Amino acid sequence: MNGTASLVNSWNEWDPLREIVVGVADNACFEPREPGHRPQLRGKDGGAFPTGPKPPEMIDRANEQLAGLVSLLRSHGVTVRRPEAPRLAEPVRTPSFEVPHQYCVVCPRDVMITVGHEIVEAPMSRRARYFEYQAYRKLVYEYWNADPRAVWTVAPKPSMADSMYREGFWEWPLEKRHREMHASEFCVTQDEVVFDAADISRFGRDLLVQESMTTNRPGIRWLKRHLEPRGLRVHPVHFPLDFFPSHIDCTFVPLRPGLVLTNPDRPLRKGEKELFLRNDWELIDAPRPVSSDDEMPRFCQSSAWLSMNVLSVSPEKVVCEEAERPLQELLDRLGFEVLPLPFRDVFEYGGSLHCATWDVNREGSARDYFPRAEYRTLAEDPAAGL
Ligand code: ABU
Repeated sequence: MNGTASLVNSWNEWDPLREIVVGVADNACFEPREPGHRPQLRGKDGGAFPTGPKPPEMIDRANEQLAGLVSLLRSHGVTVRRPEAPRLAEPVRTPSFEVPHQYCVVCPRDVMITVGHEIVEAPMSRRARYFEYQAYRKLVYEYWNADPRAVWTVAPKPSMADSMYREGFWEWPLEKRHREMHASEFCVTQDEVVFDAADISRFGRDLLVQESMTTNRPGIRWLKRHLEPRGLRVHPVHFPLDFFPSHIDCTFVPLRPGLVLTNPDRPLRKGEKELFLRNDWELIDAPRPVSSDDEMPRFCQSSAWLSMNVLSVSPEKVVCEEAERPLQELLDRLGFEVLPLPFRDVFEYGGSLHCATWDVNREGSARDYFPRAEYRTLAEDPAAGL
């Protein structure tokens, strides 16, 4: 690192990528059933969702595809770092909850986010992921020690006690579910600060934060109070037709200045598009994924819209799952160089190419891509879209 460059520097989702962390599948377990999550087998056969460690051959298959991503990124000049997976198969007990085992460390995107020169560890929303940050601490210390400008923030950990969750959420009848979803009420209550980092999308000085099953209003308020004094603008966003929203990166995916890939099944709440229209951004619907939800891998808990979970290597170059030909063709027509990569064996670990990564360094600085934004801080407007 020279005297002026920062090792921790990433302001958006598309600037030229220099350094990134890619998750590992070692020691992964099936995600346990808990108040914030009800894993279910895919397909028509049904059956109980397994518990405990994943079979080694399954882990090997995912690791092989993760290694493919590492090689591809390195071949494009990107420095890639990996976390070390701790033991995950033992029960976890805190003063407020117990869980039979942890999940995995494949998706750093859900836990870790770089906002400019700052690394933020998210509080998280699920018990089996409470301690996931620990897998990244060695790397965080290395970045923090090597870069005197780097700021490291750990958001407040919620209790994840029974009281943090809405009893009965998973059994709500459809009518109640629709009513509550439009009020953005999901499985976590509004009593504690809760957010996953993957509900945030970075656009330079502006950040979008999705209110979801994994991010509540106190979580967004915490982000506003933390980031607004640093000159950043935090915009809560909602996708009311997504009845089980979790993580924004299969819903609203910026690809370069002025262009966002949108999910045709999950339109923005009325009024929230204005920010983009007023600033001449183009919102382009992604084509339908090649698989239906039923055709997704048996243990995968994400939607088929993982198709949109692409990783930008630069504003001109995008890594895309190899089977998603319709999306690749769209990206090609939009002028991108598409790098197709097999990644389907990673899906059951919580996501695809964007989820499985945490960018620490991209070229570029804090730019304003929304000069015509009408923004009021939380201090000026305590409701501020919440
Ligand atoms: N972790 C990303 C999952 C998002 C989705 O299922 O749409």
